[in-house]
Amino acid sequence: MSNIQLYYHPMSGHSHKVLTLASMLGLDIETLTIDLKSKAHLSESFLRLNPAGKIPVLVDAGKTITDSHAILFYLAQQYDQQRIWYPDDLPTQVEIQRWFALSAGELCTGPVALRGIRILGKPGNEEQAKQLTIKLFSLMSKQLEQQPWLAGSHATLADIALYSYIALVIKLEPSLSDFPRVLDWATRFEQLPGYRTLPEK
Ligand SMILES: N[C@@H](CCC(=O)N[C@@H](CS)C(=O)NCC(=O)O)C(=O)O
Repeated sequence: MSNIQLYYHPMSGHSHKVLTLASMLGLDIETLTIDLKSKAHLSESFLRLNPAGKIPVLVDAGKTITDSHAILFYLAQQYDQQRIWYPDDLPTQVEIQRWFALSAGELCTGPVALRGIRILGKPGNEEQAKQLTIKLFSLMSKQLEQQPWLAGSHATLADIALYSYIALVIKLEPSLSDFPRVLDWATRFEQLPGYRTLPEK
């Protein structure tokens, strides 16, 4: 039995980020499904784990970590002995933090919202979500013109944080093929050792 547990949902892109890093680090993680439809994330027992009522939540040796970015950071610091995913140099760390902020901001108002509206039937402004997605893709394209990965010369937590929802909306929105650098980045990401396939939709 694994010492590490992840409360998650198989359709959750935020959970997919964590499972991707765990797989790339070769970690054995026990997954526990939280059924969002039946509002298990708002149950008393789950709210004790995460008062924000959101997945993913990681529990490792009695420590509880909430929020996908905090979990990515924790796993990299704790288990990536080679310091590949969150390198020790300050300029790369600054870049990763910048992409974490975009992942918690523009990624959610753009691609996450677009997928929510189109696939999960959530309310929202579809055109606005599409335009915000295009804006994020433009920003990524500019960065990928300078370097192969979002925070430098090799893949880091920045790429893991962005990949899941970007790849999910690429399938939904044909106009995104106007961003060949982003498409190429997603394809290269899928070739990294330990890559974990996406949720179905
Ligand atoms: N900032 C959080 C966002 C997590 C999030 O929004 N999770 C969704 C599932 S993908 C959730 O739990 N939604 C339930 C709700 O908001 O009621 C993170 O990065 O972990």
